Amino acid sequence: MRILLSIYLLIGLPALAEGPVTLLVQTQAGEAIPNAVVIAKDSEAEVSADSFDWDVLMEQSDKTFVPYVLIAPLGSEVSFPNRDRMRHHVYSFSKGNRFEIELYGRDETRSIAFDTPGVVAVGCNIHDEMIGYIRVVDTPYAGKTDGAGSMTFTDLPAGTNEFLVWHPDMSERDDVVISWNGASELKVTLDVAPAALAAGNH
Ligand SMILES: [Cu+2]
Repeated sequence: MRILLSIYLLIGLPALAEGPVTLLVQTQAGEAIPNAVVIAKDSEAEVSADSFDWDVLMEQSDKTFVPYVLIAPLGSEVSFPNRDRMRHHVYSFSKGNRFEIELYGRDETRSIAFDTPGVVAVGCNIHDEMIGYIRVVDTPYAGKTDGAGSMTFTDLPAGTNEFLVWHPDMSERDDVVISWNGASELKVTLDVAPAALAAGNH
């Protein structure tokens, strides 16, 4: 065993898959931040339509996009079912992922495939207050914090040492980069105003 360990140390091998690791995303005041997107950086694994265990859809329900933040695999079809009695006109002007779905009614759906990794800010032309976000990712190693601001990766590719963290209401312009040394828990602080959290926490 000792010999084996020495060999590992000598070659400096991170031979095994890594994790689990739990990221806890909070405001500077220590409040939980739900809906933060966490992405393990620099993975060569490819994402596919069934990489995630959630439905890749964004509903319109009660004049609200649900979920508020959706993680979608690059190139996969995201559906936009309308559950309201009223019609919606869903669109985005986000670079590389512009789209427009003209007025459509209750229990109809449309779908769009997104070709550019990054953020798609989604709005409705009729109801200005409706806003949602799709984060298009090119890796299966991505997830969203829960109501407690927590997100766990059960296993990660060997060599993973950085995470990207993003929330639509944070003041930072770009993803926050967090380095990781293999610890099982990682605290991340984002500058998100409590008012924004209250409004976006659905
Ligand atoms: Cu609408």
